[in-house]
Amino acid sequence: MTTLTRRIVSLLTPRGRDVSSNAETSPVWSCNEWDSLEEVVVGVVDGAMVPQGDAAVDAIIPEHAEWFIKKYGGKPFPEEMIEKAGEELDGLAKVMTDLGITVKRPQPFDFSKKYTTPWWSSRGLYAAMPRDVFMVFGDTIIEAPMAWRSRYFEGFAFHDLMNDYFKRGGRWLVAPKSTMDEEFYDKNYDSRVPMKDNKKQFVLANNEIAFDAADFVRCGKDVFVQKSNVTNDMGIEWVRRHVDPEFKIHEVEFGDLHPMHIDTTIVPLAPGKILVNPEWVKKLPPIFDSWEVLTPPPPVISEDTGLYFSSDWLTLNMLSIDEKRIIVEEQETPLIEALKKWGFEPIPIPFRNFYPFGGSVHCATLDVRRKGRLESYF
Ligand code: DAV
Repeated sequence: MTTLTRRIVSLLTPRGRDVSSNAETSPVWSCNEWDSLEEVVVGVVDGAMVPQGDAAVDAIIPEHAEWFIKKYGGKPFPEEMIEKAGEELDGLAKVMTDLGITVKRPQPFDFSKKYTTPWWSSRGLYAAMPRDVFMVFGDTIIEAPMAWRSRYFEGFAFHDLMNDYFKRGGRWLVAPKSTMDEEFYDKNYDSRVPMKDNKKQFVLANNEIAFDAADFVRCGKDVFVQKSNVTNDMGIEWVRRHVDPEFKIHEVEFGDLHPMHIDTTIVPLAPGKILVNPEWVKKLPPIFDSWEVLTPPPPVISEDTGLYFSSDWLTLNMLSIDEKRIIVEEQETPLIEALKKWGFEPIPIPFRNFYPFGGSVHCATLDVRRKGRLESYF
């Protein structure tokens, strides 16, 4: 074989790396949503800012929340909201520490500082939702490019942690940032007309790579992703090219007309068991035919819960400690009862005051280490 053909052959060979050999040794290892949790990052709300309406923010703000953005956009979240949510995050961290799980928190970061790129200026958002920015595929942490201008530098609030994981042998892959200039957003998108010719419309053009990590959900070798107002075709293709063939990326679409993040739509809880949002999921793709589909009761929405950046379904945004134990918001009693009936062991915690920041327990966390191997469940 000549040198030239040998080089071509090696290019054609898949990365030739046995990811699973790092399951025991890497500080980063997580392949699904339910293996026994060993290490987790919990977000913080310190210094959280309300985003200024840009096109991608406006695309998902519920009508009833427009007043909040008008009043506080570009300003800090009210101090009292930060205090109460911060206490709940600390409570979540303590519950997991008490369960023997290693809990890490992001470093302090000034989100109020105005920054200017060659195309626009913005202030930051927060470090409350590590789930949105990072995802773990086996021994690799992937950092998402994001799609909101206010989130352009958000990853840096976690870089002390990421550098430490890297030093200890973890792999860290950062997706290319887009310009987020005017062309990045589709000027013709109208959030009041989310369907055209039977096709779902999204605010992002597809001229640069965009995704949030929370649009992906992992079931071992099979990973599911939805296109959304923060994730476009190029973003999905970028992830696919970097994780294939160890992981197979399946694109799915459900009934949420203003999608952003898949973790209130389909929630895998254990091998062969998936919770689905009954409002948006009428039918799962055939790959789930052998899985048991669990349909939750409606969410508990109290009058004083400000859902400014999300739907009513934060209810489903739970974190599995293992195949049985699930951390869930304590006021969601119908869901808690349903989980018990299905054989799970819910761990209720107060988390209502975090909802107005746009997520619940799943959003607020990033599972960096879980036990287990990379397996196929289909
Ligand atoms: O239901 O609006 C919110 C999830 C945020 N990470 C929803 C999705």
